[in-house]
Amino acid sequence: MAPRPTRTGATKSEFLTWSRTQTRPLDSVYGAGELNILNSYNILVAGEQEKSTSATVSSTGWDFSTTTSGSDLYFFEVTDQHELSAILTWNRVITDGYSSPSWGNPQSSLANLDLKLYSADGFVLGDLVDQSISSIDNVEHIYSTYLAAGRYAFEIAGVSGVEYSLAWQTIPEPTTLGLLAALRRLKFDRLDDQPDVPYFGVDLWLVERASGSFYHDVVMAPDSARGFYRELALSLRQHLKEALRPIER
Ligand SMILES: [Ca+2]
Ligand SMILES: [Ca+2]
Repeated sequence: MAPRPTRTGATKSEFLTWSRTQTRPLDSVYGAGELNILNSYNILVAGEQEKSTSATVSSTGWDFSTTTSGSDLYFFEVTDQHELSAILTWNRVITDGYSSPSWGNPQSSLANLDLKLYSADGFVLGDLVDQSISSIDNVEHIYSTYLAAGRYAFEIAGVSGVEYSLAWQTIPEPTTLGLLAALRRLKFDRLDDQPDVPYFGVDLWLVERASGSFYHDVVMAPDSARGFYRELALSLRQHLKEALRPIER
């Protein structure tokens, strides 16, 4: 049975402390994150796409294949800033420890595959951007909330002859898009300071947007905000929660 990397579409934004490292592909508490069926559906319908050193794959898709002794490469492009999630999975192999016709003493072995992400120029690999190189798991995971526009390639490294599944997804950077949509809806660039700001005994926010030479800021008290200001506070908490930290006194 093909290993199924459906977790590629899992989202992490619900878990502020979600983390991975190059040698620990999944979060030790939250795993790959929260399963997002729509993301998984989008990956599935993007279709199976074969590795190639002369053709690109689309920026979302999957493949079931077998590692070779040569290059197992998937070149793709993103046109602007994207979130990226890619998962490589393969099976532990169980074999019969007795000679036929009896069966028993099962032997287990696990190949060590790695997943690497490179920048690319044409079909030539450039710099290593990120990698997932656990030595003990049968999963490797690369996840980034910020992948700049450009050309990239996944490389599957390790031993040859191993059946694997790779799934990958790039989605327009959701934090930026969601926050920008909210700021536009609230007409933030023409919004005055919150009129009834209590200047004593509450937390104040100075919210500033700058773009080129344009610059606008708004002073607000999120806990007593109403109307537009309440929506602004909710949008910032939703889309920019990584930036909000209590100040230690
Ligand atoms: Ca295939
Ligand atoms: Ca590995």
